[in-house]
Amino acid sequence: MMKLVIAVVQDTDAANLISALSKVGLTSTKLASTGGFLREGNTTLLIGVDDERLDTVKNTIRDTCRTRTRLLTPGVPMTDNPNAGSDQPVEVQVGGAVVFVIDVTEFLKF
Ligand code: 2BA
Ligand code: 2BA
Repeated sequence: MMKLVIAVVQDTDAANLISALSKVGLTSTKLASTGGFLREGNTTLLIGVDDERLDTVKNTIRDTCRTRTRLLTPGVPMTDNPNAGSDQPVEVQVGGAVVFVIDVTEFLKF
C-alpha cells in the first residue's frame, strides 16, 4: 500500500526538506501555494511513499521544518480574533509543517 503525503511548509524550509527526502531516496513534487489566512506564499509538497517508509517521511519533515512566529499586519480579515480591527500586529504561529496523509488507490506511470 502507498500513501500520498501532502505537506504545506514554509518556502524557507522547502529546499532543505526536498534535499533531505531525496537523500533517503524519496521523491517529491513541489507546488507553489498560498496560505488562505496570511495570503503569503508557501510550498506544498506531494510525496508518494510506500507505507513502510511513511515514518521516514514524517520524521524528515519534523526534523527539517521549524515553527516560526509571524506578525500579521492589521487589516487582514480574521475570525475569532479579539484584536481584529485594532492597529496592533498580531503574532501568529506558522507551523513547522501541516501534513495530510491520504491512502493512494493507484499509483500509475504512463
Ligand atoms: P523528479 O522528482 O524531478 O524526477 C524525475 C525522474 O528522476 C523520475 O521520473 C525518475 O525517473 C527519477 N527519479 C526521481 N526520484 C528518484 C529517486 N529517488 N531515485 C531514483 N530516481 C529517481 P518519474 O518517476 O517519471 O517522475 C516524474 C516526476 O513525477 C518527478 O520529477 C516528480 O515530480 C513526480 N513524482 C514521481 N514519483 C513521485 C512520488 N512518489 N511522489 C511525488 N512525486 C513524484
Ligand atoms: P495560512 O492559511 O496562511 O495560515 C498561516 C497560519 O495562520 C497558520 O499556521 C495558523 O497558525 C494561523 N491561522 C490560519 N488560519 C487561522 C484562523 N482561521 N484563525 C486563526 N489563526 C489562523 P499553520 O496552521 O501552521 O498553517 C500553515 C499553512 O498550512 C496555512 O497557511 C495553510 O496554507 C496550510 N493549512 C493549514 N491548515 C490547513 C487545512 N486544514 N487545510 C488546508 N491547508 C491548511
